[in-house]
Amino acid sequence: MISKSTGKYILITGLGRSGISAATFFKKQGYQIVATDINPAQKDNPKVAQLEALGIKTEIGFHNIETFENAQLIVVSPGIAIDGEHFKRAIKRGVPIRGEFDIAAEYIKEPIVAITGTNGKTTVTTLISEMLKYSGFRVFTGGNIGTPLIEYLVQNYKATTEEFSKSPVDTTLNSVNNKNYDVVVAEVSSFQLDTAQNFSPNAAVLLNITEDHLNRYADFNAYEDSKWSIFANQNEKCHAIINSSIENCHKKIASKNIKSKVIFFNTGQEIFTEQKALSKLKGKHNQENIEASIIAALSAGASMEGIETALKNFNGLPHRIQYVATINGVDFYNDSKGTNTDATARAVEAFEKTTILIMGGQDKNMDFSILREWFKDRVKKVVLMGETREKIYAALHGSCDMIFADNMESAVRLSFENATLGDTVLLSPACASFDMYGNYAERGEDFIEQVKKLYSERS
Ligand code: UMA
Repeated sequence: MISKSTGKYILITGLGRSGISAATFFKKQGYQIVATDINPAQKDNPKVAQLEALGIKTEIGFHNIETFENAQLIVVSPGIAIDGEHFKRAIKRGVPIRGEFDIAAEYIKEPIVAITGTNGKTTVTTLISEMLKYSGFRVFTGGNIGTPLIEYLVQNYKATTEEFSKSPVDTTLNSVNNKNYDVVVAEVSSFQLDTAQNFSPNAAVLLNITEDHLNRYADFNAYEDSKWSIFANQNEKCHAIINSSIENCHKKIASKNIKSKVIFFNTGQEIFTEQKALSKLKGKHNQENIEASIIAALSAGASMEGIETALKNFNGLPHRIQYVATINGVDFYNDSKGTNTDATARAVEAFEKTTILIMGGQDKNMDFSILREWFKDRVKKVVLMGETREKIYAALHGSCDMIFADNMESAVRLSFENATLGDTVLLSPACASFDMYGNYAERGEDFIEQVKKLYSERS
């Protein structure tokens, strides 16, 4: 239990979206808070100034080992690996380290549907949310999708600092639950699972597991284990919705001692064919995503009518195989969210036409040679940009034509010059964006802008 009266503080590490929400929430609940962020530029962040105005002590531009050692709890942001010396020293002292996601999930009383997997999480999280909304449920959607899960508590736990200061007792949270929602749909990353201790979603979906984030994990097995841990605390009443094509899934289910009721999807059986046909989403991977979404939504009580309305109305999300324009018979698609090799393979697979592919960005220790097979007879030319361009060139050498571009503008122009009528130009980088952009969305926006520029010149 987290205590309010020991005089010890909760340390919030990282002041991105999760950290800001967690610090605000705990402060308003009456806890003493210290907040730290390694990035000196955070000194100018108005949200950090707001925390300071609430009376939160901040340590910006450095992490102080003593501050870590003396905390009663460390709330860590998902983007921070907990292998640094300051974390090790705190762990040695017995300081618990948890994520905001885990703490929020503990206090949520409504059923939780959780979605993890390497690719497709956000699409499936959105689809399930929409299916449930069209079935009449009040849905809170959060987690890795963007709204920190702790925002649920901010909206549902009304206790104020004022009330608390009148009665400073050791307690859990001041719980005046307003019941604003019937169900919570949460996108969960492996990073969030790594700092979750008791997370037990009523339904959990595992979409797929392929190489990603290998700069953060010791090896692929460690990443796989992280993903499978979504089922670790489920009981017999919960549902585990698992893609049957995940390697060794039957062995894993046995060895991980999963207690929940397992439902497989993507088994090769023709199910929900009519419903799948209602959707505008491209690609086999999206057929899998839809199947998983329908099963999860049904398990949370959605109606078939609600499911079908959601599928009819869903046009897909930005930066995921998003149609941009057609210039002189060449289609341009933005898949900037394709940040690992499997996502890029699936995006290429989604097109019947020949593809000119724009790839490259920041490395995550990926093995790009697995793309050789996928590109055969599909990809006419690869335009390489970003930090990884030489590495990708070496990995794919001999299997396809490749050229280099220095920036997005030249990548778009070179692609167009190499395309003929009926080809598709696809941006699907298989890499993170941080070498050249703030995030994948900025990279996608740059692509769209360059395509529009070309469009206005050529049309
Ligand atoms: N920082 C430190 N110390 C360090 C390292 C970083 O203080 O040693 C600071 C940084 O300076 C920065 C802050 O930590 O200010 C960033 O924390 P964060 O990266 O956890 O970012 P948040 O804004 O809190 O966003 C996180 C998720 N980010 C990551 O997992 C990297 C968001 O997922 C999520 O939407 C958000 O919480 C709300 O739940 C993004 C993501 O890229 C979309 N996820 C990965 C993915 O989908 O592949 C997992």
